[in-house]
Amino acid sequence: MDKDAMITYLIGELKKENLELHDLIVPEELEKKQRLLRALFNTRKPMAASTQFLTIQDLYLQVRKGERGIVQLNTLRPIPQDDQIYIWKGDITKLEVDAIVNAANKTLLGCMKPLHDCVDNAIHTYAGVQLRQSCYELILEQGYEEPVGMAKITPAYNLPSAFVIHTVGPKIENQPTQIDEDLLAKCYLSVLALAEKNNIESIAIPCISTGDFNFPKQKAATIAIQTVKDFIKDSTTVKKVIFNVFDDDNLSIYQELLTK
Ligand code: AR6
Repeated sequence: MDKDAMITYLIGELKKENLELHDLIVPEELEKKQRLLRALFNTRKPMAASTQFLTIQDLYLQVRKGERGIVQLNTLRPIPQDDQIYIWKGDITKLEVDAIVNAANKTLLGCMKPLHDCVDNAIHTYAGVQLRQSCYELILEQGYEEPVGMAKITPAYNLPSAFVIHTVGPKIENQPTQIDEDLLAKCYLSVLALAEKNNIESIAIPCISTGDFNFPKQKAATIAIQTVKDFIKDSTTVKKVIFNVFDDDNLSIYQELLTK
């Protein structure tokens, strides 16, 4: 089965399981079809999928992984000042490390806005539908939505990393209060504590809360760096932390704070 056939099959199955998609017109062009498939993955409710669906989805996502490229940790260099700390600009879903961190929302089900440009959307898209199902089961078991500042771990399914650690950052309306700052520090701390508990050595963390949740970037970076540095100096497990930036603003902020 080639990529086009896999996409066509997956779209067909997603249409079948949702009556509202019955009249959806599938474009001919491969690129457009691929975007439609991503949008359908994004909006699919948590539920089990057939073995055949998962087999073909996994094959498709492995093909996509190859096309998009994998970034291995041994190709990155730590900052000169600290051999446990890295700054890397790029898409976290390409990183092959023990764990990547997701900046989630309180449902923990992933971003359901089709093709949205947040890290949650990218992680759920390239992990596969199993990730939403796993998160759903964790929330069912917990019995309430995920509080800000806590963390949960799941497998990473089709991503190059082994695990995803999900945390919900504080959402800022105007300026962050002391409570917001403490909650952001708590996110990093909960993530690192859970990483340690799971024997994770290398972990990539995006700039939690600095996108849709509107936390000022400079302050967020200061909190992130302080919390990570304090934690790893006493940790015998977590050995490498990658500050994963995605835009030039955060890149210069982290470079300034960590290397100058
Ligand atoms: N890889 C690495 N970083 C990324 C990527 C990526 N692929 N995409 C975006 N970023 P955001 P938040 C950066 O909005 O502020 C979601 O809809 C982005 O540039 O992803 O915590 C959730 O479901 C920014 O620096 O997360 C929540 O509703 C950082 O990731 C809400 O957004 C965080 O931006 C959470 O908002």
